[in-house]
Amino acid sequence: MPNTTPETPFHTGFIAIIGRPNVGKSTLMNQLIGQKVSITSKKAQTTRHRINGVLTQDNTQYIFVDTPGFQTKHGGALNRVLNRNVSQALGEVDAVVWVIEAMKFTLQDEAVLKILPANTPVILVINKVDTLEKKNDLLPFVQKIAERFNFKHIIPVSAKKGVQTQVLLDELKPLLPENPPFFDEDDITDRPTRFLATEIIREKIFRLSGDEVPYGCTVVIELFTEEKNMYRIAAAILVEREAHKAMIIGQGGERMKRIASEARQDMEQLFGCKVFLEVFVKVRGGWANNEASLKSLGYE
Ligand SMILES: Nc1nc2c(ncn2[C@@H]2O[C@H](COP(=O)(O)OP(=O)(O)OP(=O)(O)O)[C@@H](O)[C@H]2O)c(=O)[nH]1
Ligand SMILES: [Mg+2]
Repeated sequence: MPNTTPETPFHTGFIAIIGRPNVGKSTLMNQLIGQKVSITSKKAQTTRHRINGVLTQDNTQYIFVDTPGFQTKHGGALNRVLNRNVSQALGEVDAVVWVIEAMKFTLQDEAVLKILPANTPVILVINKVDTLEKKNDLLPFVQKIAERFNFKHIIPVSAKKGVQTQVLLDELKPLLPENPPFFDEDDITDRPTRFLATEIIREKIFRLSGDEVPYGCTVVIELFTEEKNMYRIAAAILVEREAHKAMIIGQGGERMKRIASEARQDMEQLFGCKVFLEVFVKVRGGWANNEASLKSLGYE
């Protein structure tokens, strides 16, 4: 437990990271806590569950809530549930970090601007500044958005490269209330190992398969046992159609092998032990459009 003296009280608080899909919210959270607990990919809507990432630094415990990208493009039960998650997160936190992309402000960003809370401090983070061709372009871009809301701070960062992320932590610190730590100093997430295992597999599917499959797939753990210094895990990938199953398996099972092997390596790194992993694919039609089915898969 970190030292707490009357002169240096401990601060602990919740910070929601929000923004439209693909701006780099999960990359930012991973960078801030120094571990990959939230999956990331080039595809929009990678994050589907709220994930808490914990960082304890200098008498402060930051509990980041990574949220699914807020989006208005598609209806459907899954998106309703995802947006509900974001709105809920906003009501329960001490500070909000709104992430946008440098030089790219879309209608989906407008939609997020409209749901920013009036009574909670909001920090605007302008991400991906490493992609800027001309640094001078940034100022007029930032000024326009700064006029639209009373931001506590505006911080340009590169989540990927870790540029200015410590500045963000420093600005967040005074916004967190005096509280004892809620988690152990070396905890990095409140999510159980089995959940992290499904997320890691989902990341590999997102990264290794075509555009059509990922949105219609989810992962469930069928077996999870702890043996001496080893986890034995069997996981099923649920897809909506036979054609998706074929796409995930790939020619001669090649893609499936890569998904399983890269997932196993990430799990061993995150869990710090050996992992024996088996992955199967099953067809289960229409899960993404049925609220009852979503509930049974852990989407609340
Ligand atoms: N160049 C650059 N790319 C970045 C940066 N941060 C994130 N990315 C990339 O942007 C893509 C999306 O990143 P994610 O962290 O998955 O984005 P997200 O906002 O969590 O997306 P959803 O979960 O789908 O809402 C990935 O390909 C990241 O590698 C950055 O600072 N610079
Ligand atoms: Mg994400």
